[in-house]
Amino acid sequence: MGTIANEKVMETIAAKFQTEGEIVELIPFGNGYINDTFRITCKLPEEKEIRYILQKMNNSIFKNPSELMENVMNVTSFLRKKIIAAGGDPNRETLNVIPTKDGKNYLDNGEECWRMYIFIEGATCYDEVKTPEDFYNSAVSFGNFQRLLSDYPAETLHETIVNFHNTVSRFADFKKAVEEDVCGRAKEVQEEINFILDREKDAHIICDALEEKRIPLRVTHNDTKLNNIMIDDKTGKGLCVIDLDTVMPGSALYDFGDSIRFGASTGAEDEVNLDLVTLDLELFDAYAKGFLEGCAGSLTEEEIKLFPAGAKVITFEQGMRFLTDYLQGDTYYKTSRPGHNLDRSRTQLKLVADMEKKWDEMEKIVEKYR
Ligand code: ADP
Ligand code: GN1
Ligand code: MG
Repeated sequence: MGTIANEKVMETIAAKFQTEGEIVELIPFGNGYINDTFRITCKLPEEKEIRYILQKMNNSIFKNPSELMENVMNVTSFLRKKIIAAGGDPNRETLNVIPTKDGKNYLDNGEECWRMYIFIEGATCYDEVKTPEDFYNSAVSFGNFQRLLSDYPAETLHETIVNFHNTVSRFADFKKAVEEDVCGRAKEVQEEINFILDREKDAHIICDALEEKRIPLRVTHNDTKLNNIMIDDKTGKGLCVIDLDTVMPGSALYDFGDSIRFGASTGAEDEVNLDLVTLDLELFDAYAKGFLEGCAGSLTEEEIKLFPAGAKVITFEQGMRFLTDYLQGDTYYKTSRPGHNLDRSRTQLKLVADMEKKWDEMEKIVEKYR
């Protein structure tokens, strides 16, 4: 077995699932901020191997693992049927849950909840965009994902995190965190706080459009950052959309915006040199083009017109979320250094400022595709 701290415990957990073969390696895997992810390798006869993903679900964030897994099971079996009908490979193009030995879709050992997926071979999650083409390909896949779920019965989905992209309620949470200031950190970040407070009206743009039914409620992924899509190593095309914990009714603008704030930035999400963080218009263009192609005519004129607003609002929201977590003592996102959430928040706010400067160009790009 590979070396990890609580190897014996992990082995016991993995043994509760319907894996094939003998476990020979178990290592921490991926760069997600929410769940604890491991890759398991099992030995099969004739020197063959099979791999799995084992994940400890974050149950302080996702309070109802049973409902969450019901969503995952229903969405993946829905996608599976469509992938098969289109002649695709359902074991690589969607997540596949491996049940426990007693036939459940996740393991609840009283303290923690764990789930297992088939490991998608021959594909990689990128943490940064290397070429506009990669980003375009990810956009086609996220658009495609949205289109495939366009006839999914939205009312049957559980809301795994209530008000997840309700930017107005995120703004209220942020203001409360500033007022409470439980860690005494607000005084060091007054500039960032004021930047956010000055933009309260932006928090309303998507919420109001949804409420006034100017744009439709759809089944959306809600966490479309680049490392939530697996890119096929051979073809370079988007293969499988993963991290389905937040698939819920939402707006297409959430999915568009979240991809832009992460992938169309010239810097990493936690870059400390803000001079390196700007909106790359070429990448914005590539994503808008790919996303629209993937959605294949299913978006309304109004949604497309609001693409720049979607990008800005979700970036603004993410800046608030990171700063809220910083003010509350870094309890939500995984961090790996002091001030990590503050650094992340600053990149988002820098991007918002840059989008404001580049607003006309963003609108012109979108205009080309309407
Ligand atoms: P988090 O919610 O913490 O972001 P994810 O579900 O996105 O968790 O998983 C974290 C990482 O694990 C992904 O970015 C990806 O690299 C890897 N991963 C997750 N599921 C699979 C899978 N089925 N096959 C291969 N890698 C996976
Ligand atoms: C989290 O799970 P992960 O790392 O893909 C977060 C997203 C944020 C993102 C910021 C459930 O995504 O909403 O946009 O971090 N997921 C949840 O990088 O809060
Ligand atoms: Mg993820």
